[in-house]
Amino acid sequence: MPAIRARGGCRTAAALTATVVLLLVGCAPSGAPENESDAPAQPTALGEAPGAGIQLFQLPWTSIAAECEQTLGPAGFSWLLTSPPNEHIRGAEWWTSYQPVSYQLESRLGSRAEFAEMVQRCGAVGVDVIADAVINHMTGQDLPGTGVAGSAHEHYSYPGLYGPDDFHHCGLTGDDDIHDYGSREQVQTCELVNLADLDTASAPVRDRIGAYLDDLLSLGVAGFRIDAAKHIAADDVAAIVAELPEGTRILNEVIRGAGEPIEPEEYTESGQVFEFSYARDLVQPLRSGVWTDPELSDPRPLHVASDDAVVFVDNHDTERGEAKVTAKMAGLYLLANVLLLGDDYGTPVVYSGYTFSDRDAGAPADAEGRVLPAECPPVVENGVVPTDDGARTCIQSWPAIGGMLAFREVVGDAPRLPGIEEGDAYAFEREARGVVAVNAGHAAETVTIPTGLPDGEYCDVVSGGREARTDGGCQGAAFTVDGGEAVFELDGRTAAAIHLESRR
Ligand code: AAO
Repeated sequence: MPAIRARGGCRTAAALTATVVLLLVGCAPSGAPENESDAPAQPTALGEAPGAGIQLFQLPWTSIAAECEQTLGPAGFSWLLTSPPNEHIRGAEWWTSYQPVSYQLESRLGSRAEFAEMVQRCGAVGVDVIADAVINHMTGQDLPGTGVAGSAHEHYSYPGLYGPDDFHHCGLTGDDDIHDYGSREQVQTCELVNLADLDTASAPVRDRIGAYLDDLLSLGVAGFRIDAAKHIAADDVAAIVAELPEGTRILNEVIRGAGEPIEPEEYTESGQVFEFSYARDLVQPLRSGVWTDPELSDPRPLHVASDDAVVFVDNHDTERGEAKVTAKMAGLYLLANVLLLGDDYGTPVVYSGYTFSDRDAGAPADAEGRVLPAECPPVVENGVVPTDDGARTCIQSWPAIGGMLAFREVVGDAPRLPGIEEGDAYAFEREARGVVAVNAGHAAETVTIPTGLPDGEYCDVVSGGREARTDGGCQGAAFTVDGGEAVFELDGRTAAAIHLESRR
């Protein structure tokens, strides 16, 4: 548990950022009456923060339903992202889910009835379901086979659904695969890792995709992650989305690639996009201990506008690839998630998967290949992740996650102010509503931040969770804001957050 306490008095601002904070929050400069900062600051935030989501990677529908009732609803998540729900190729690897065979809702994660029940039960506790929609392609199999629900398939033949004319045959590369992400034509008409690429400009193909999405909507899903959206022309995505009911949520997966011609900005017409720049920027200081504020403009450079962005620490691809901070580094991962949820940019999505040592390994399954149900305990100590292969990471059960979701509800859309760096530690304020502090180093560090929060004693929501404040005191750490200034004394690799309503 981090040791945190506050010292009285505003410190002299040595850095420009500190000066700006002092001016913005009205911390009394030297010589000004001390009691000015005793008056509660008037919170400026009126709007709500975008509701946070969670990606439950390869978790069966029955388990998700239970997870909604036990943890996700009470913690304050407003939506979740499933793995693809439709029939796919057979096999033990997780990525079989990304090779559709038919649009029947039968998969290794559960049946149609189980999916429908999950949507209802999650909805009943205020958690919307977003389904991962694999609509860019079908399988990458060169040999005929049958899917998990028994449907026959060949590379370009899916009886009753698609035939050879429904696919692109790009003719631009020797094997019709994408070799150059610098070529828009290759990326959008050739095959991504040999996956038969649907011709999404064709009316019959669009109709079949639309029917699949409508079927999911009829079961109550709130929207879709569009898998591999970069590989579908933005106009085609827009045309498919235009046929869906107004208000259907769309989250486009368009990885921002340096120097690539296809940019996430093209896809904001049809919905939000996952902003990969955010994840890359977020973890740099955690690894280096060198903190600078992100550009606090909207849009941030190399980012889509905040309203268009879905932001994350990692996802199922990046934890197996480019992500530098994942659940394998549990301490830093906690800090990364606190920063993600404490920020004023984008719609955050927390990631919950399972431990693996083999990149391809699927979640534990029964003899028929069905993924085994898995339950997370309601509470797991912050930063603790199991190390045995196949065990669920369960970070949604960390008190810090529920605590930071409560923080978001209280700070609403209050802007993030320039932060203060002190050694490996860093803190920033959500104007007059809350403060977040992290220490990325191994040694204890103290960071002092002037704050517009009223003086008083506060309960830390990272160690204390959503219900950090108890009748008699605090569940976790507590500290005092005094003279308009808080001092966070943080142990190595710990974080803290306080907000207006965690005041005792
Ligand atoms: C499997 C086998 C293959 C086999 C295939 C067919 O692994 O060997 O050929 O079956 O039988 C998942 C798995 C794949 C699996 C596939 C199908 O990851 O291993 O293939 O299911 O079962 C691109 C796409 C992006 C895609 C990503 C994986 O643009 O959409 O590749 N993600 C989604 C899913 C993913 C899924 C699929 C799509 C397919 O999330 O789980 O695949 O449905 C650059 C480009 C990116 C590109 C990456 C690929 O990224 O910009 O667009 O993503 O390269 O390597 C830096 C750079 C950035 C670069 C990044 C790479 O950050 O700045 O530009 O590094 O990490």
